[in-house]
Amino acid sequence: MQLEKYKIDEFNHTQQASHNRKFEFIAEGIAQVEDVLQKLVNFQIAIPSWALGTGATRFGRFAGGGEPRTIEEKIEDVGLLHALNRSSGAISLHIPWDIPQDYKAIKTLAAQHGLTFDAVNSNTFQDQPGQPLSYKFGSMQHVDKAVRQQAIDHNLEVIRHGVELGSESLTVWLADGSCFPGQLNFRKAFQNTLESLQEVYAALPENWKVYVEYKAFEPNFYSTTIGDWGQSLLLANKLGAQAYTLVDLGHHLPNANIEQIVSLLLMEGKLGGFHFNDSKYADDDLTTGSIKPYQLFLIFNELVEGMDARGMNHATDLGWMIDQAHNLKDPLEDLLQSVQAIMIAYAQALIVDRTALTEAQQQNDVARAQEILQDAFRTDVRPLVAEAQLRAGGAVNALELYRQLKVRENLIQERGLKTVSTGL
Ligand code: PSV
Ligand code: MN
Repeated sequence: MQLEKYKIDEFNHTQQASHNRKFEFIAEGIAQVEDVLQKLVNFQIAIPSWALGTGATRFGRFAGGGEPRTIEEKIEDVGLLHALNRSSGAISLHIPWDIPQDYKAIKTLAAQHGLTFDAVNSNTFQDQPGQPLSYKFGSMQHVDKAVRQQAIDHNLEVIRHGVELGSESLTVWLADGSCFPGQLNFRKAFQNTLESLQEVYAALPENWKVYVEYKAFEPNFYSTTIGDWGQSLLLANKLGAQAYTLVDLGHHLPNANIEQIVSLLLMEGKLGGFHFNDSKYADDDLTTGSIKPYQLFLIFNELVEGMDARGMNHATDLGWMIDQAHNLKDPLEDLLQSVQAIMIAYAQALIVDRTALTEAQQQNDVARAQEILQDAFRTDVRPLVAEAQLRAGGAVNALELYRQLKVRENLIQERGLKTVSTGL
């Protein structure tokens, strides 16, 4: 489906007067509003190729229709999102769920939609048809060197795909671990993982980063070899300057203080990227900001503070990605909501009065510090985000326009009701 620019303009025209009123009201109270707007315009969140279809739980999958059947259709879907919000200008591929064939054609298609290729992701947590050795007992940690080698070779292949597409980072998430006490020698599992990762690291192009993603549990339920940020950081430090930790918001034990983790990883120069989602219990993969928006804001507050302290570019110096499953909602609507939640949290973090907060902290003025943070969090910054997206050529309300234009109905007509997308 092609989304003509005039349709966005027409829609914006109908909303302009009401938007202007709201924007002018909030803009008045914000110092350096132009700077904030420019940061919002620059900020882009990568969309995972594996989350454009309906997700499943292990109890069933209820497909919604019109799902992208090919990598080209996935790029078109992300292109639609980006045309609407101008904040999702990148796609992150998972190999082998999405194996690019004709690199040139795919790159051209992506460029037509204004998209770049974000991190490429390897998959050694599933066995693929025809694969000689099984990952049932792990991949990079495996007791058998041949299995480890297979996992290493797969990662090298993923890097090759990424190089062709212009990606500049590899995300490695391993399901490796154990389900029962005694199953694993923890030290050997860690050492095998390190040595395997070292071989992958050695093959990284100079301008590339590798993100080591951690996860507390699932699919293994007794131990996970890269189970928390400590283990990930240990590996990243041992690997070298191109290795970083990746924080997936759903990968922590309940009540973990993710904002503190983020702050310290940034301080160490070892925070590489993010996978956004939200959760009530564990790795629920729900819409970002749908359950704990205050936590999302607090994380962004640390990101902005920590990145500024190191002189980092918010838009380009970390990898920003969504990693979600969409079991109930139309995946594209869910992704629009998620991107918006991220933009809102980022905008709120940008308007925190940092000078006042530092002063309050220095004076141990706890109540004042809380007021300063909550003042930003309770500000309705939606008109700010909308203004940035408008200026970038997007819609003043992407979700509303998506519905008005009947995008899903159009996709169902084009692709059919019973299409199935690769991915989760
Ligand atoms: C694992 O739960 C994870 O967060 C990793 O990032 C995977 O690559 C992704 O989800 C898809 O399964
Ligand atoms: Mn993830």
